[in-house]
Amino acid sequence: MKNIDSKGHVTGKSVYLDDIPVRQNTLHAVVFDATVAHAKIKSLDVSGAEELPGVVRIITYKDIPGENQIGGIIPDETLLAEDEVFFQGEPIAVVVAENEAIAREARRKIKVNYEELEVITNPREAAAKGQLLLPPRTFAMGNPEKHWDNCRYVFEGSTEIGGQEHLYIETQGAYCFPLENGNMMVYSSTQSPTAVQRAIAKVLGKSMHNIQVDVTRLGGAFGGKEDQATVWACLTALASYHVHKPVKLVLSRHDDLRMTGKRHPYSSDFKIGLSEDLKILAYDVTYYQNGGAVNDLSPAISDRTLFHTTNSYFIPNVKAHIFSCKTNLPPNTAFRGFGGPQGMFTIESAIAKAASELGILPSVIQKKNLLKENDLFYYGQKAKQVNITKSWNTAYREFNISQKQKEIETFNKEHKLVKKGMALMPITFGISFTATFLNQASALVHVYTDGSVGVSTGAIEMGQGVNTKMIQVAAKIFGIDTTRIKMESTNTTRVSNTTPTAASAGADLNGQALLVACKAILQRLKKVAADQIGTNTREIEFKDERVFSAGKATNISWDDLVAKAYMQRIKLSETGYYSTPEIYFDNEKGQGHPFAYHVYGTAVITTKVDCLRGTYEMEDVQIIHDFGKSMNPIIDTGQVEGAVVQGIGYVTMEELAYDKSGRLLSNSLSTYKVPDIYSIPKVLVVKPLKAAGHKLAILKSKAVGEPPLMYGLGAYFAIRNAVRAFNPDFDAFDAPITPEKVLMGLYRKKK
Ligand code: LUZ
Ligand code: MOS
Repeated sequence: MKNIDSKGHVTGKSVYLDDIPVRQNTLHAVVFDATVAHAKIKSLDVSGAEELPGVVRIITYKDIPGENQIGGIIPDETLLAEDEVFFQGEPIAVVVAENEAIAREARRKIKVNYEELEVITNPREAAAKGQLLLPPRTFAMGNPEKHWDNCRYVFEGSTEIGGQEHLYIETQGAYCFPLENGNMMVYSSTQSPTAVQRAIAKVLGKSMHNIQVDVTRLGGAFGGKEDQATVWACLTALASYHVHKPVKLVLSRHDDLRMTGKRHPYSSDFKIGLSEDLKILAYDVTYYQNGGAVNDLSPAISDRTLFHTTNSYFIPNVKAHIFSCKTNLPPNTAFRGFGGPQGMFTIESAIAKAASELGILPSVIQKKNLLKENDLFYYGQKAKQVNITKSWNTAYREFNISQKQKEIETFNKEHKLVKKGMALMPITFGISFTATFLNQASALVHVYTDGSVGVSTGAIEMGQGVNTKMIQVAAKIFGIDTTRIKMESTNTTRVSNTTPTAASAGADLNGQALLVACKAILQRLKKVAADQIGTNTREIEFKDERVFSAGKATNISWDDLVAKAYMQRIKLSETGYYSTPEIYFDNEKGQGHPFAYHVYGTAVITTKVDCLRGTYEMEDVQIIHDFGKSMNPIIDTGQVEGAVVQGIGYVTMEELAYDKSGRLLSNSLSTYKVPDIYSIPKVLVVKPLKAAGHKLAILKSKAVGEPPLMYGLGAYFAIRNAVRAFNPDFDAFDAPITPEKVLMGLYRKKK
């Protein structure tokens, strides 16, 4: 089945937040933000702005009727700054005007007097000064300290990995209008309608039932709208509350780039110990996570870094520490992978370091240490249905990797100024929210009297195709054509208490809830059919929009049966609820079974580096991916392709630059480079691993959103290998490995 949105998207008919027809008297808002990264606000003068014709109102924290607090996990985030600002881009005021142009002009007339304070942008500096967002955390199994002496080889090193801009095509925004009796309608480009509803209620001093949030679709999110859509929705609702009119706020690209947080940069130290036969016996790692000014989702992102510390490997002695560091940058936030990539980059760096010191290929160490069935992850979960060695071996066979390795060695001998490099990137990614309580979902199904079906779930469509998958689930259960099913918007009055569509779990959680609802209706309809035919319900099946009895088609169509059920006063609507079984986690001990299952796969990436210019090309990327039993190979393959390109961009060309004052220098698409059609790999092959699927995956079709992003990390190591073929002294682990860094790396000699 094709993505149901494909036609609307290519014809421009799909409706995004900014396309919602506005109501009469709609006003427009822009946000006035801090121009310094840390300062006391001595005075704020909005009079010049207020005097501009067309300006309706300027709103500051003093206008907040409820609480000036929107922290999602930890209440440490004001909606509007009070007397101190902590990052450049922090919202201080909202300008509401008759149109956006006037609002922008008025914004320029607001004056602030700052008393500047010390600015910290580096996480290690923050940690040294005790500036932490959270108490440091440690997960451990065994004890590396006791094992260094038993190791034949011990290596230490440090890694840097930068942040990443989400660059959703649709910028952040919201549209709100007051309803009768003090209620509020909210359209928001959010992955988390309930988080938006909860925060607006708190800010306005209302109850959640007063706030209705509705989402049709997002133009991409990638985690950037899991927590950080809330700010803009709250500001819009606050404005609408005061002016008693509809208010729209859509960030310009510049405002969005400047004001929103990114993926967390990490700075890390590792120590790895191996036996004579290259088994990793011990691993100790300390992460310095650059959290930005407030917590946002940093605690949960730290969790996922800890959970992915050993990537696809079994290591008997592991200790991982994480410092979530408070810096004067915009709060860093969820981004596809959610802390996983930073943990995985560090262990892959440790392995690459060991390999180069020992003069062997990293793949030799990787292969030796791949997880096996029933191995323990160091957080206590037993590895089950492990497909990592299988995907690794399949990749070797299907892609002739040994042969490829030889060809690269020959190529590098024959070419002086062009070098090739190859890297393997095995991935193991845990599926479930690490916060166990979030693993729940609800759905609402209506079967109308004409046999057509309307489905609401808590899932947010953001281009990933979750709505298409929901339709497939309902169509399969009812045995009707997919065109008979309509996906409704995601709306907090129809499906409440929604978990963010995140953690790759949107289709799994909402699909299971939908399955429960559909099956309940199905059971009632089977009874109606069985009674009419004079058989029992076990004989009844629904296929091809028809009732089958004992395997044979009857003359009762789906539509007839539904109409009949209605006349018999049979309930044709149902809610469904699902919570993932089996999972639990003890945060104190750092032990448990946090994930429903893992997704596995292996990528091989080859690259060619121009050793005069420092430029490089991705030659080919070949992947064996564990989809389970994919319910939609077109969508799922698209997810892998998109994710791997996004991952390659992350570790190669996407470089966020902040100056010492905390100002974002890479504040436009001319200074922040993302992969384009010219930089994607020449060859990109994604082959499914032959796999059984997992019983907790929706229709055995495994979660696919995030895991394949981490294949992209292989691009770093492929380039590193090519550079080392030219200059064996090159030894840095500093992503992104931009052409600039490659050029320096090619010619820098060890002192
Ligand atoms: N969001 C979240 C996530 O709240 N918890 C998670 O474990 C997670 N994982 C990936 C992406 N978003
Ligand atoms: Mo996400 S990083 O699954 O919002």
